[in-house]
Amino acid sequence: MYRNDVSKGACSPPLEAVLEGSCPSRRPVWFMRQAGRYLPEYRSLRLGFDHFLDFCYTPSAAARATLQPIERYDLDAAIIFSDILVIPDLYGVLVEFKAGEGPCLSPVGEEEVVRLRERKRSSKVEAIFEALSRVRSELSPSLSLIGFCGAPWTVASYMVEGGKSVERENLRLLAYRREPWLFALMDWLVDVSIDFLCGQVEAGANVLQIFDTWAVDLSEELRPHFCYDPILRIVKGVKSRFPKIPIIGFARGLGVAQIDFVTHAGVDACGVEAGISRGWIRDNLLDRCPVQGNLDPVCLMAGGEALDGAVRNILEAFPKDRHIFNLGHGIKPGTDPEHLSKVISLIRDYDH
Ligand code: 1CP
Repeated sequence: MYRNDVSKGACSPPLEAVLEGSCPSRRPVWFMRQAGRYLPEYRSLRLGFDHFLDFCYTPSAAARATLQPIERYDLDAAIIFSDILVIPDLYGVLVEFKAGEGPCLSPVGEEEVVRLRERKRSSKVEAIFEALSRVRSELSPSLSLIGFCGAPWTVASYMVEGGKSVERENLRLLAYRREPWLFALMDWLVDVSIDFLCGQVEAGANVLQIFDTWAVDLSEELRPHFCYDPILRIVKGVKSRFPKIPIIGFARGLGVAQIDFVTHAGVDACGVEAGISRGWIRDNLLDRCPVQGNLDPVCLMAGGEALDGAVRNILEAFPKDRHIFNLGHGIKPGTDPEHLSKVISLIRDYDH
């Protein structure tokens, strides 16, 4: 297996340079969901599999899907093709992806949480690590490979609600009632996420990202317990084994509470959604950590002058040593792949 050397020399790839606090050779850019349904080559690769998770557990396919956007675009990072819901699946929770419906899980309650602790992780995880090793060995040394997991709150939302839900009301009720088994579920997710992320670093990941897509649900009273603290525990757990691995926290929708997030969650950088004003980010976040974002995925879809203008505004707002160009959330499936080429060429022209 590929052994990852996380102690880099003077000349780190651009994404890692920004995360280390040094000046990158160019402004790093990658896109959340850069591998996926908007790409025709992904859709044809996907046709070979009935089930999405079988695709994720097939190293050759997952490695191919990871590299497709790298072959098409001048990006600075690849993100391993996988999903945040492999964690419940690896521990025996039924996870299905139904076309048009999104993920569907057997809901987890008080009794299941006790049983989860007794379960061993499936050896299927090795397929994900194998895909990471393959990608790392094929990827240019000037590009970073990103490993990831979902944050406990977001993964718990799918486990408790049994899949996608409109407002994640059941989960939030449990949170307000301080239900002990919800804390037990969060603790379990912290532990298994640490193991999973460390395995990804050993297999070749150079950077990690924790996706807290549903942090947007959390009120001020809930955020410390269900967003900052579990992510901090994951960061500490990973860094106790890999002190130098950079970790990006994407807590979507926190708005002005991104300050509290970067202060309390221990992450090296934060992802910022499209709704936060750039002036506010510059005045409040940039001196604390580098930021990643914040182009609106719908603007990327729209293209044309709206897109050109938004990209220029982002480039003007943030210096290249404190900014990772990305979206405020993932690429939408109907996006024209040419729009990404346009964004990347605007970034490259601006930096010269
Ligand atoms: O058949 C298919 O092609 C299924 C579509 C799909 C894809 C392409 C799913 C199902 N997951 C993925 C890949 C994926 N998911 C990646 C790797 C690709 C890349 O980024 O380039 C990553 C990082 C994720 C992460 C993920 N999965 C998140 C967090 C990021 C985000 O977008 O908010 C979440 C919430 C999921 C759950 C999930 N998996 C799939 C879907 C359709 C969903 C969202 C369901 C919902 O809206 O609640």
